[in-house]
Amino acid sequence: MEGSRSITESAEWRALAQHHAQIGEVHLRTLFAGDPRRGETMVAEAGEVFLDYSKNRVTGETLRLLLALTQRCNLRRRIDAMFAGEHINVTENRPVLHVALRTPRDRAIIVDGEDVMRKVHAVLDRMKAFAGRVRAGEWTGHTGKSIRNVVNIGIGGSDLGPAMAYEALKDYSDRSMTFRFVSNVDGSDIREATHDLDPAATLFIVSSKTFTTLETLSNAHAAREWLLAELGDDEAVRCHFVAVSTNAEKVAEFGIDPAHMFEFWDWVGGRYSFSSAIGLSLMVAVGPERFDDLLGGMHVMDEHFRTAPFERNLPVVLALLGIWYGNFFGAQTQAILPYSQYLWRLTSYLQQLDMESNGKSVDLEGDPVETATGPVVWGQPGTNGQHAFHQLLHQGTRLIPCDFIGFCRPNHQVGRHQDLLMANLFAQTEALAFGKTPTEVSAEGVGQTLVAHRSFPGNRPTNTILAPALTPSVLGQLVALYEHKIFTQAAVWNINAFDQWGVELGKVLANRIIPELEAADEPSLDHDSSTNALIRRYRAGRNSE
Ligand code: G6Q
Repeated sequence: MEGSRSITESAEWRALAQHHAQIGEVHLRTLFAGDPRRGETMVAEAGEVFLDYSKNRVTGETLRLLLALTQRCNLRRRIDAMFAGEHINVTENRPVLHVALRTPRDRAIIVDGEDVMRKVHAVLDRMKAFAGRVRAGEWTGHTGKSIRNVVNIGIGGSDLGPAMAYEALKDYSDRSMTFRFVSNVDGSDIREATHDLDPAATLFIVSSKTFTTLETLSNAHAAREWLLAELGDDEAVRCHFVAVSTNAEKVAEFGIDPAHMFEFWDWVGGRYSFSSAIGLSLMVAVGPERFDDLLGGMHVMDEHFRTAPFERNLPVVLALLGIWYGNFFGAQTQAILPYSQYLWRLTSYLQQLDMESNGKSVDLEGDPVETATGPVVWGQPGTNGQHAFHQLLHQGTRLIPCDFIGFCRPNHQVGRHQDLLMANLFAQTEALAFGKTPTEVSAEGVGQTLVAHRSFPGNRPTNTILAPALTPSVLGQLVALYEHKIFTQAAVWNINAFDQWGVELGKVLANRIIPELEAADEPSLDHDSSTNALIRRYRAGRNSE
């Protein structure tokens, strides 16, 4: 792919560096004073998502210079290549087509000569029929009891999406059913997820693209043992296990009926997969119609990303602002702060999406990158974070750009809570931007020794993302917004957002260590002295009681 191999040597990049030298320290107070309409003009909208980016350390000129990067890296052409099913995941020689998963039935997307939309909708139809039967109590277990508990077993991309979305949309879920998500190979995860469930009414959805993942298969085997300990008969697996995978052979090997497998394809990356059959547990929880609404919301954002001019394109604007701070101010991290308890797992989800996609240090050609790539993504829901880490956001020495996410209408009628919640969101962005000067602090009668402690420098950048309410469609819009933000940043940096070779080494080394931990006799070890000593200490500690 043509691109921005030498983006940092480009005239566009140099112009930004020069511009940063000129305006980098200009205070948001000055920028707002100089343009009283800034808060009304530095906004953009897509679907139901409204973005206020006025509290960023940018001028109109900054945005013009940042937008020039999209030309430089051929962003338009790269977007078209993704939507057309070109093999843009070059290191795995695959298309990247999660956008097809939420494309309406009547459109065709031809990949390597085949219309993938027929396959996508055939699986969606099967998922809907299945979810409908489970929700209606028509899917019965081995003893004839209706299934009332659903446990998704998966990890990473096969867990975080449905787990996050289930929490986000709990208010829309069938409250008479129980949903659990097991991921960790720490046995306490499966134990806690199952200890109070009735096996006869429990269904396991084993979600694994490869169906070879250590954690998922270990947990699936543990689940089978738990089930059979109660129900006795191997035949029980048939109606208590279904699979979501690309690997029919391995699914059959585990003992799950291939007729109970929901398929997806290698052109769906793990962390981009929750709009595929990986969302099956979520569909059972919220019902097929709401799952369709979620897909509809994603499609709205996909179309916005594909067609909106870049200066009004939400994913592009967010991406460029991230590049401005990460590459020109040296910001290392990005905080995501949803003011919604339902979104308590959103940051973990986005952490994987962003850090596994853009945590790369070589470009598409395999050459070392010459500038920082993806940020450390972190955060927690407000207002909890305010009583914990916001101190550092306000008065610490680091620059941390923050995305605040809020909703106009709550899903509840509890007291004054919604206005209190949103007042805090608005107050945080105001305080971070404008701070409080020593003069203002002194004017309040604060003693001289405390003035420095009680002053706030301000000039800390934030985006505010507002939507009418946390509906399935809005959740879909938000997820797709961040997916495409990450895509845009990868395009500018000329890196592959869709592979994850960095997770392999640890897996290989763990497979070497497993027999050393399990060996009955003291194994001979030839790791480094630290790893050798730790393994010996662990073995000794485990065996002493
Ligand atoms: C995501 C990653 C990773 C993957 C898990 C689970 O992009 O590739 O998080 O989703 O390792 O893999 P399986 O679905 O194959 O079990």
